[in-house]
Amino acid sequence: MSLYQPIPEPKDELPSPKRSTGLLSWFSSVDHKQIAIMYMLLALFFFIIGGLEAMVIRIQLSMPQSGFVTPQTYSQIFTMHGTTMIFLVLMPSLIGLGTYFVPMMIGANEMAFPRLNAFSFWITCLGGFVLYFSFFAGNAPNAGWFNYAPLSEKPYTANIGIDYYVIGLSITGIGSIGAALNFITTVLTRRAKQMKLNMLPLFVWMVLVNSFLILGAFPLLNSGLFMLLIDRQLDAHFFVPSTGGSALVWQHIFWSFGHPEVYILILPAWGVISEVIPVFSRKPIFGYAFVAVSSIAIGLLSFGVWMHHMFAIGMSNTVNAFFGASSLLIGVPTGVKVINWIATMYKGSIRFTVAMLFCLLFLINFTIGGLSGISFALVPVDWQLTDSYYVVAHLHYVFLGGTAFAVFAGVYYWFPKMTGRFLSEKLGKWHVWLFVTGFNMTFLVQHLLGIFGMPRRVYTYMDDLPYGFLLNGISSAGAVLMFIAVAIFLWNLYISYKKGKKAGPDPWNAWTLEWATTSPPTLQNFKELPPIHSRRPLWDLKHPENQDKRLN
Ligand code: HEM
Ligand SMILES: [Cu+2]
Repeated sequence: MSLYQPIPEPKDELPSPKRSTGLLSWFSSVDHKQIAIMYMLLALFFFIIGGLEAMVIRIQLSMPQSGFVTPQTYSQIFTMHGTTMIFLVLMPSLIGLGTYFVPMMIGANEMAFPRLNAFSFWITCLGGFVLYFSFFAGNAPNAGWFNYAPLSEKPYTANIGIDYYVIGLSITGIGSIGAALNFITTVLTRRAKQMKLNMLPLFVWMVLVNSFLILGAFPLLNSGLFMLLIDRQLDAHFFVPSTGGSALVWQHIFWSFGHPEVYILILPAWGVISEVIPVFSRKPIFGYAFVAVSSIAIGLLSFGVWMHHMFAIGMSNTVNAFFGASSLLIGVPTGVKVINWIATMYKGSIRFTVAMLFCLLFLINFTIGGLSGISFALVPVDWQLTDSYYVVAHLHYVFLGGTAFAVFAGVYYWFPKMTGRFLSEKLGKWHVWLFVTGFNMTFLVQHLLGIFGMPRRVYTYMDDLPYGFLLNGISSAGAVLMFIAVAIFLWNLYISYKKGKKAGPDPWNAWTLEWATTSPPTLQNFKELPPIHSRRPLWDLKHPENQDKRLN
């Protein structure tokens, strides 16, 4: 009797591109792996653009009263930077990792809806290009990634940029909703027969919870965007106070999307961390059930805290207290998760690969970002620090030091599976150390700048800011280090793809199903699956004498 079992779907059901080689095979592809790689390349492309925009911002801010760019240009660059990094870098890179690995980790050949998958990708692409087309149409969006009304309304910003923001973002939003529906259906209907929900790899769990968050949050954003479009194009006045509308309604709609969005950007990152740390600590994750179930709680709570972005608008103390407390509450399960990861490493035999280094540095940066986040949940502290550089420091610790580090970890971990070759660990070490040094130089000092009174979203500052020149100089120098680190990363991707060390099917000795097939996988992913009785099917296969406890 063979240990292996047939895969769940019949092979001929797989939709495959009409041509299997050349550029056309990519454009016409409905294969989840090709689409995933295109998502990752899209994210990489915009990471370069968003990074160049960050450099412009940091050059402008490196000196007080600098005139490197005009205030008008600054507003556009800084708006496009934030919007790009969130919607065109982090979202597609996380959805890309999910599109590649969710089907493989559950032993499936494809996503549930392969054509919807292609649609979601191409429409995300289209949204990105609509946003950037604004530069050619005369004016890029310039009211910040949060696009606050009434600043974004016709009487205050008549230029076309805001309309591109509205249309571009609603299009990418439709792509994200399509991806979320597809993930939910895939996980619920395409799992290998023996894989029960409590055996899902944690990355799959997080993507699943995340997809429900997307279904809750993105329709809110799109509703707000359409209301704004109606205001601007049809002279309605949802958000125009002078004609009876309310600007605060925009803030409510935006942040009731915007706060869950920050969890949408961190949950899959937690998923990546929860896959990589155990493999390189050679120990199963500590507290699987807590890591999985607490994400549901965090996801639900994330819809109940949005007004912590609005403490400064003059709400009653009761409302402030409620939103302060609910924000603090989320910190608890999040903090326990950090303890889960540390406990997983405790007494493990750790391999300090680049992927693992990115995870360790994630833990440190993310904890710093979490702590500054907690300080904002304290209403009086928020009143002092809101709209200062302290916020810019906080959000970059979470987004860049958190999510982006996890994406890097995921890329180093899964590159061998996707391409059949390792990324160079030597170049990778340069990447990780230069990047983390530059990152902390850039953003750690911004906490101080904020406390000393440097405002956020403002194109320059006076030369009487305490230590303004010094601290901004350090911050800009750090940005240069990150720039070099990213250049090394790009070179690493290129050179390793061409002639990196060859990787076998399971080069890291990992346990989840994506490692049970060739690297790179064939179109069908698997010919056959190993038996699945626990969360670590490949461990059980390699250690028949010491198998994990059976869960089915
Ligand atoms: C994935 C990574 C990143 C994300 C998600 C991100 C996100 C954002 C967002 C949302 C803003 C708007 C802040 C606000 O509301 O005040 C912003 C501003 C800014 N970002 Fe980034 N960013 C990323 C990477 C970077 C990098 C690599 C740098 C390098 C220096 C950088 C430097 C800046 C600067 C200087 C500002 C301007 C802040 C201001 O003038 O108020 N960012 N970023
Ligand atoms: Cu929030």
